[in-house]
Amino acid sequence: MIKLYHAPRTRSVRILWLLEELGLPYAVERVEFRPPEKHFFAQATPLGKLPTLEDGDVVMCESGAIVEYILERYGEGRLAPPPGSRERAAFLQWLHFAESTAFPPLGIVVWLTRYRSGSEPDAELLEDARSRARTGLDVLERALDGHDYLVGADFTAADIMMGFTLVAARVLGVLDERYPHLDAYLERLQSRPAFQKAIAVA
Ligand SMILES: N[C@@H](CCC(=O)N[C@@H](CS)C(=O)NCC(=O)O)C(=O)O
Repeated sequence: MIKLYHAPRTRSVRILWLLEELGLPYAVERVEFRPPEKHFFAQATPLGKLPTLEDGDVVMCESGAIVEYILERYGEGRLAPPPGSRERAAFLQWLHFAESTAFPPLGIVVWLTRYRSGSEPDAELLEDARSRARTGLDVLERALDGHDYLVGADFTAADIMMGFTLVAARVLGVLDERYPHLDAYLERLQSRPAFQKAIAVA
């Protein structure tokens, strides 16, 4: 059975959310998040990161890759357009945009405000990271104008990847009233029963 190392409010929520959407059996190994003050890979999981997934002898710790693996192995065509299709290209683009483009400046905000101890964050650096994070949100805001989801008319796993990024953006004060389409989109995602179940795993 799939085993997921999980701590609330970390990227492991993405994987719980996906497992719930697909109705797959899984076991949760709950770990306490350790703020990586000096070094990353500080988590009490086999690969030092959250999420970490074990499935037989497969061990992974990159949320986008884990999402693709679970869909390929257990998805039975759900939550993703068919490989090679035009929609698949958009799906892959958004799935990776969520972690590789939209998240990094948010990660700098987290690092400056939550992980570094002992000194006040540099205000200029912090504002620069926030402003760079907004450039990613601007792209998304335009993409969601007139659309309920990122790819076609249906919810896909790309929305799961992006949903976590947007929750983080909101918590960090970057996603605000400047983004009405993103606001409505996030509401839509957060009202899904599978999302609710994922965040209830405390
Ligand atoms: N790109 C990776 C990032 C994983 C990551 O950095 N996870 C955070 C928690 S959300 C973590 O474990 N940070 C603490 C550490 O590196 O010790 C992913 O999408 O899974």
